[in-house]
Amino acid sequence: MSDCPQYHYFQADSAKIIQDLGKDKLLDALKKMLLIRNFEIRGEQAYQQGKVGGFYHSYMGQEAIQTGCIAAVGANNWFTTTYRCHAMALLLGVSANEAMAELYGKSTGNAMGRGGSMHLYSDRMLGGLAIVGGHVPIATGAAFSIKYQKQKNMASFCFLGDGAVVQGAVHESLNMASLWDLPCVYVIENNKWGMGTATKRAVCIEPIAENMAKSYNMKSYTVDGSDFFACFALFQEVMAEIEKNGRPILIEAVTERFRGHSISDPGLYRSKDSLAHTMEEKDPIHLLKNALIEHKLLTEEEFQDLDKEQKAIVLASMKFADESPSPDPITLEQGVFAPEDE
Ligand SMILES: Cc1ncc(C[n+]2csc(CCOP(=O)(O)OP(=O)(O)O)c2C)c(N)n1
Repeated sequence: MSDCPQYHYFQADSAKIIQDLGKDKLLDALKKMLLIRNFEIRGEQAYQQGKVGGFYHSYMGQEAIQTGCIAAVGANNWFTTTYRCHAMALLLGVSANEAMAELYGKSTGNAMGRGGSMHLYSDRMLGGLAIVGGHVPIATGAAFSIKYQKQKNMASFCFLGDGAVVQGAVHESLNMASLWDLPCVYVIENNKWGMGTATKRAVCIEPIAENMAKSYNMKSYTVDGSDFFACFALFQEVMAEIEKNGRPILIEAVTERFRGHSISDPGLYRSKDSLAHTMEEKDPIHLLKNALIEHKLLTEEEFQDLDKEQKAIVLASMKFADESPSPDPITLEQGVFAPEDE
C-alpha cells in the first residue's frame, strides 16, 4: 500500500459484509480467487516449458479487485481490461479449459488460438487489450451505448494500469465521459510499477484518482486493492451511485503485483525483501481466508481442500490444452476483421 500520507482509503465494515453476503457467496469469492491464483501459477509453468507463446502477464496479488467488483455488480455490465486479463475472463465465465487452451494457441481456445494470453474475451468482456490506455476509449464507448440505449442498472467497468493514466486517450475519455454523463467506472489498478518504472517516477500526482478526478468534475475513491471486503463494498456503492445519477467515477485500487511485469522480467527494480514483505502482509487470498477463519466460516483444512479443488481444475485444463489440436491453417482467415477477397 502506498505510504503517501494524503491517501484516504474507502472504509468497509467487513463484519457487516460477512453477515450480509453469507457463507456460500464468500466461499464462492474465495474459490474464484484461488482459481485465478492456481491458473497463474500453472500458466507460468506451462510458459517455462515452452507451451505458451508470446507474453505472459500475471494478475497474482491483484485478485481481490476484479473479484470484488464482479461479485458486487454482477456480470451483466461491460468490462474492459489490459493484457493482464486472465482473471477477468475467468470471473466472467470463460472456463479454465478455454482460457488455458488460448494460452497454448490451440483451436479450442477462447479466441480460437488467435489471441493468446493478452486477448481473452467473453460476451461481456470487450477484450484484454494490449495498447496501454488504448482500451479506455472503447470502455467509454460501451458506456455511451448503455446511455444511448437507455439501459438501466448497467455500467461499463474499465480497468487500467497506473502507467496508462498519463496517456492522452485516457484524459480525452474522462473528459468526454464527464461531459456526456456516461455510466463508466474507471479503475486504476495502481500496482506500483509500469514495467520497471515506479509509479512515483512516471505520474506527477499522488493520490492519482483523487487528484485527476477533480480536473474532470468526477467523483473518486481510493481503495486498498488487497482487501476483498473494501473492494466489494466500494463497487456496490459506485453501482448504486451510477444507478442514481449515471455519472462516471474514477477509482484507484492500490495494490502490488507479486510477479514481474511479464514473465521475462527479472524484477531488478525492487528488493526481494520488500516483495516478500508485501506477499506476506498483503496477499488478498490470505487476508480473506484469515477473516473467514476468524468468523468461523472456514477452517484451515477446508481452505486446503478448496485450493486443491481449484488446482485440479487448472491441471485438467492443461491436459485439455495439451491434447487440443492447433488451429487448422485453412481457418486462418476466420474470426478476423480482414475482408476476404471478392
Ligand atoms: C501505447 C503503448 N506504449 C507502450 C507499451 C509497452 N508497454 C506494455 S505494458 C507497459 C506498462 C504499463 O504499465 P501499467 O499501465 O502500470 O500496467 P501494469 O502492467 O502494471 O498492469 C508498457 C509501457 C504499450 N503496450 N502500449
